Amino acid sequence: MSRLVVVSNRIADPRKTAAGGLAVALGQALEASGGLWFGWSGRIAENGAPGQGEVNRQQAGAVQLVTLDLSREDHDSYYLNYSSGVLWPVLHYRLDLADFDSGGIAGYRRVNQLFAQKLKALLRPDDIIWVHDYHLIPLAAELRAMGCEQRIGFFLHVPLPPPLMLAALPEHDWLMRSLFAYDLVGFQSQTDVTHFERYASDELRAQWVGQHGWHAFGKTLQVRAFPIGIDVDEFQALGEGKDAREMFEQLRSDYARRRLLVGVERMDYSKGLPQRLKAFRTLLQNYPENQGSATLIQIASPSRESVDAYAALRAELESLSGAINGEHGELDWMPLRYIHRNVARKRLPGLYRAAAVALVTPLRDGMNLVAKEFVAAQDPADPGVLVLSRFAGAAEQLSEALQVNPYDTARTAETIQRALQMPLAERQQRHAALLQRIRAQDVHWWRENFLRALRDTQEPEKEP
Ligand code: ADQ
Repeated sequence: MSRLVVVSNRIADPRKTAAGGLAVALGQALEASGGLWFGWSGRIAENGAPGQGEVNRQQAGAVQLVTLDLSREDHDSYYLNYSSGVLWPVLHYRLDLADFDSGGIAGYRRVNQLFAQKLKALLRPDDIIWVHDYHLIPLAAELRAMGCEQRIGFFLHVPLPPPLMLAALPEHDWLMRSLFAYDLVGFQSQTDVTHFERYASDELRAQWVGQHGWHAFGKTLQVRAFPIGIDVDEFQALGEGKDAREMFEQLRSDYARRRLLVGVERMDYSKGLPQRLKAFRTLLQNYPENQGSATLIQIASPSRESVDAYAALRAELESLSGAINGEHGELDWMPLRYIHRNVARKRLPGLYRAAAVALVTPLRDGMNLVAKEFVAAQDPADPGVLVLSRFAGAAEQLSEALQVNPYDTARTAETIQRALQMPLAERQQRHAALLQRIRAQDVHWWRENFLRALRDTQEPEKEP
């Protein structure tokens, strides 16, 4: 069996609970092949020179974790300015928030070159390489330029917008062309695949060759959707743990005579938080029976706070939540518990299970794993209801959720009301269908499908 090499911006020790399902799933595949996981250490070498860095090695069971510290200049241009300040907003359809003048592109290329150079020194000829996410789009092109002929796959965790929106990126041609250095490119949803195909044919003049294949620049690339899942068993086992049970019991007793709604995310403008709070306010206004009862616990953990758009979002949410509690709060009840902190992963299943309704209403999301975790955490005999944005990648799979357009405040409020009033039999039916699907298409299914497709690609072709 070939050794698996995973490359991502950040890496996690797969043996730690806090690492989450993706790290566990990748960890298992890495473990089985004595693999290597390569990425940024999360540390900044304040005195480091741009384009340079030393690798750190650590052994986690059979898996080698190899990380690289980044110089301050590389970190700021590659990670803050370009990945977070340009690519993230454009890929989430937010051209208005992209800072095209930040000059981060040079650092983005430099760090991808640095990754390629350090990684190449560690590679074996029959390794199979799996690169993750938008930070590392040109990595395969850099590796190929250095002579690497291994099979290389790429998975984009975030959405791919339509061609004309991508075309707003000054370097879109270079970036999208560089995908052709991979053997396989995976997206979260069929919508993303369609956007890629339209871009490839209209902008790159690539030819469709059947069987998921696109031919351009002397190379055939396989392109398919691989919707990511969660590790349902791992998450349910977490729900059996002491921390999750205590969380559940505490909330159940605190809210015995009230209805609990929950939202959990990183604080990010893609997640539709202001729109959600407005819909919740409309719920309280339009359906007064919820006054004194419906309580939303909204967790929005700190994320990328040094990027301007995130600081503005934080201020907006603080002001909105103050307004909602001011307008609707009573001496013995506050409608909104807004928490700008992290919740320990081991408590999350208890929080989800105590909720009658989950609000997962991003404006755009590659997939959204919170939606799947919420379903996994429910008691099948008395399950909560998932209200899901049609703009999350997860909406393609989770058709039994109550789907909403988060920009439509009144209808979203109406759908939340429907969720709060849904009869038990309908809740059970919808939950059973959702649970079956997230179980069938879990994170192991996702990983195996991707790696099988990557192994099944043609032998890497030599550059003409
Ligand atoms: P994210 O944007 O981070 O991921 P998501 O998939 O919802 O979004 O969450 C990832 C994980 O973080 C989940 O396991 C969730 O429980 C956890 N998490 C989120 N907020 C938390 C909080 N406040 N406290 C504790 N845990 C929290 C990106 C893409 C998604 C895609 C994933 C995986 O943006 O669209 O689903 O990658 O591909």
